[in-house]
Amino acid sequence: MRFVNLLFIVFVALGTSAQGDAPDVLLRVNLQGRGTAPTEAWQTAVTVLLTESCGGPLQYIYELNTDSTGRVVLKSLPAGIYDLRIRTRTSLINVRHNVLLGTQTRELHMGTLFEGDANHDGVIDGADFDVIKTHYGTKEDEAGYERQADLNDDGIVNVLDFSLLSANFGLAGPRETAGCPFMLARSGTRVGAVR
Ligand SMILES: [Ca+2]
Ligand SMILES: [Ca+2]
Repeated sequence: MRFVNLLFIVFVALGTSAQGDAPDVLLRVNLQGRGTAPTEAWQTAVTVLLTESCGGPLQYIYELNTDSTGRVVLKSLPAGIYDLRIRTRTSLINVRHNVLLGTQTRELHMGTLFEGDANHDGVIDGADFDVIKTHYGTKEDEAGYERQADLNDDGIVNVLDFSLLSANFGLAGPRETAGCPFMLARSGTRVGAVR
């Protein structure tokens, strides 16, 4: 199913996307700062973006929640070859290029999502540090709390979030998960390009 002039469809669902007869596509990620799966702490919001392969235009966006093992399920996905991207609210993007989806049930591991990109600019650096510093010590439902500063999504901005940022400081995305060399780089030395 592909509509002329309609470049993307937004599926909004909790846990799974729209129902249909197409084979399921199961995506699995590893999450940081949330203990060992399976655990409720691994149930978190992720965004999945599918573009045409080789850097083509955006086709679909899914807003989903992972289950307690870090898995999401895409349903009713038209068959095609896609570039597949996934991120949490505060992680770098992981990407796999040229993936055939929608023809059979598949499970793809999308790797570890590296936390710390609080401002969504593709790099974990001092600007993200400032976001956490500004909201440090705040709790969910209290004045001053900011979800973008709560890297492990546990309802409080504290040393655990700073630890995640520190561990990943300088990393840049998107990060290749298979098929291509890693585009992992330290800040200021990013290699490759988003395709
Ligand atoms: Ca950033
Ligand atoms: Ca936290």
